[in-house]
Amino acid sequence: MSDSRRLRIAIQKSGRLSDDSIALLKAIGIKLNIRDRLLIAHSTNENIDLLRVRDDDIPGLVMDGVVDLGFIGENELEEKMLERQAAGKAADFEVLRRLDYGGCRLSIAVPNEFNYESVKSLEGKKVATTYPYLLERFFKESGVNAKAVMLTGSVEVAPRAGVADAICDLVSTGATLEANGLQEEEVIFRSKAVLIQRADGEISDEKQALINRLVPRIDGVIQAKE
Ligand code: PRT
Ligand code: ZN
Repeated sequence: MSDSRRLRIAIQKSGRLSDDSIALLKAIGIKLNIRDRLLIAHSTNENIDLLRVRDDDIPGLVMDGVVDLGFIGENELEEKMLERQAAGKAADFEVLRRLDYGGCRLSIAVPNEFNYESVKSLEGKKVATTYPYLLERFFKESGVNAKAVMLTGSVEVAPRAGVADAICDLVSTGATLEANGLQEEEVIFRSKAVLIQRADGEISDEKQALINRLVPRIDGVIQAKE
């Protein structure tokens, strides 16, 4: 078993948030010994262990109290929160800080030849996405009867493949949409990376003191970059 006195932080193992999250931890003075293949990395100067996992798992690990902190995109966090609420599971967490990386938007895009006028143009349509709960919430709020079709990858090719009429996917530069003949029409969620903490009241005073020492350093690093 791992040492329960050590603060556990979940970060994405390999992906768009990994490098920035590790750089931030290093910038606030945490020395890390990361070996590529390993799930766990230990800090050599603080009572901290990193759990390196897929980003999809991070909200649940925090909400279930398996880890104390997590670095995660708000898009993934909000989606998993809605999914857990729908399943009647606890979905508590606290956002400690909104960070200065991982910026993107979740948008609905349609093929260039689609005659899009407003949200109502989606009535009766199928929209492929990896974020069905965020998309269904948008449909509900917009009063549109449309269907979210879940795809975990290659969302941008769904219309061409005849799987859906439109897509709802993350966008940063817009190059992927353009390369696939898609036009961005509705931004349904704006996201950045955030640092979250478990909110089940189970954190020891020692760990909380460590967190309280780390968070102002994060503010310092972000401010220094502005
Ligand atoms: O393996 P694992 O499950 O951990 O990784 P993943 O493949 O699910 O996630 P990853 O690493 O792609 O993204 C992690 C997080 O980075 C996302 O949840 C967002 O919070 C954030 N992020 C920021 C992005 C983007 N920008 C982004 N552009 N995530 C994905 N994209 C993809 C998008 O899905 C599309 O395929 O990039 C493409 C669009 O980019 P542009 O620049 O062409 O518009
Ligand atoms: Zn993922």
